[in-house]
Amino acid sequence: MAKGNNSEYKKMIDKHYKDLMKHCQLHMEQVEKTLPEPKEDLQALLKEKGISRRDFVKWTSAMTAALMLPPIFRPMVAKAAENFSRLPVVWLHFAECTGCSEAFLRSSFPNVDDILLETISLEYHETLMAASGYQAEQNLEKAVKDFSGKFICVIEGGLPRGLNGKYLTLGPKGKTGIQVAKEVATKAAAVVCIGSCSAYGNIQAAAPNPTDAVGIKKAIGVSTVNIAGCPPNAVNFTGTLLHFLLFGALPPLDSLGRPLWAYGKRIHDYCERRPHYDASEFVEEWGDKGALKGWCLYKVGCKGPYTYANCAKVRFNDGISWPVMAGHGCIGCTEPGFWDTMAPLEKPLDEKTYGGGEKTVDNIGIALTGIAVAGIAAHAVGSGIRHKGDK
Ligand code: FSX
Ligand code: SF4
Ligand code: F3S
Repeated sequence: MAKGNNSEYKKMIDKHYKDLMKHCQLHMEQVEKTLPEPKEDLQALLKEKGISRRDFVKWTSAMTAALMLPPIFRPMVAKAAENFSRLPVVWLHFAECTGCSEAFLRSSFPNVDDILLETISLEYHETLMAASGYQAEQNLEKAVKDFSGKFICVIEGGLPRGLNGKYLTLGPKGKTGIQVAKEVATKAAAVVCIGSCSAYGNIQAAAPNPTDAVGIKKAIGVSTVNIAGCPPNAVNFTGTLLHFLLFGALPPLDSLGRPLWAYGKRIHDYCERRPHYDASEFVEEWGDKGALKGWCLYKVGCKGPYTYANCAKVRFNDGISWPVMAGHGCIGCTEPGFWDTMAPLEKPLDEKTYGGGEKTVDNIGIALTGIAVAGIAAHAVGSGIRHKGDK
């Protein structure tokens, strides 16, 4: 590219980020004016949990980069984190195992993301709240009324549609999950599906799917942002909410509703065992020489080539480990229908079925997931926001 064009491009980018920063500052002012005071003092909580100022600064840099923002946004990310507990959240549970909540709450080495989740302003969460029965239902109605159009509706679990939704009823009036989801989700500023169950139905929807379970979008027709995974990584959830706080909009999504910043690349693209894949060094059976040497797990069923997620990059439990590092292949838990499409979990997929024997694993991955990632939209403000009545 000619020198002149380069400087034109640089000017354009600078202007884009300057405008975005202005938008971000205005939005944050709006947040501070319109949403309730933070219920928790994040800095005090971090100190109490032994997280130093330096660690927090390091975290803001990592989160800014993860959200694909330039470093000038770091102070804004810190500010959004401090305002995290202003965001009213109503957290619903449907057909699932509650592993998603558990994964977020039971961290033995809480990092900044875990502590942020502790500060979240939960107006309603069935696992955590003390209320039950009529009182719980009243709490839910009050939260939806008080924060109508402003709260984030987080949903764990899919919705069974069989028997007119009656495979899943809850509360003292015996409402179906579908009824509750419709009543709450349609009043929210955004609907965030936590885990592959609410995103796509997951284990409940695996063949033969006796209850006709599906994900939230399919069940009630609202747009959702899908933090896929069984369970998902807390970082992908906090990052998505931070983006919402920063810009008043959800981040750009892929064709399956997953935030591109977290699910834009395959497990196989970041995997530390990848050099062994490229050198054809495979674990052939559990406990063999290759397993001891940390070789590639493809032949014992790793579905990393077909799976879009950042597990290898962000890992779990404060970056300690992730499935492939622990010695088992990825089972594809961020992909819709993985219990069926990725089975058997400890054997490679039939390459002929998924794109022809002569094709490489890379081609198969693209064919299988049919991913239509449209490229990174430049943090298009408003791109992911769900408007009232949006179908
Ligand atoms: Fe599903 Fe979450 Fe897997 Fe479990 O609630 S994504 S079964 S970890 O708990 O929804
Ligand atoms: Fe890593 Fe699995 Fe890819 Fe092997 S097949 S490089 S273990 S993601
Ligand atoms: Fe799931 Fe594979 Fe990550 S199984 S947790 S997407 S490594």
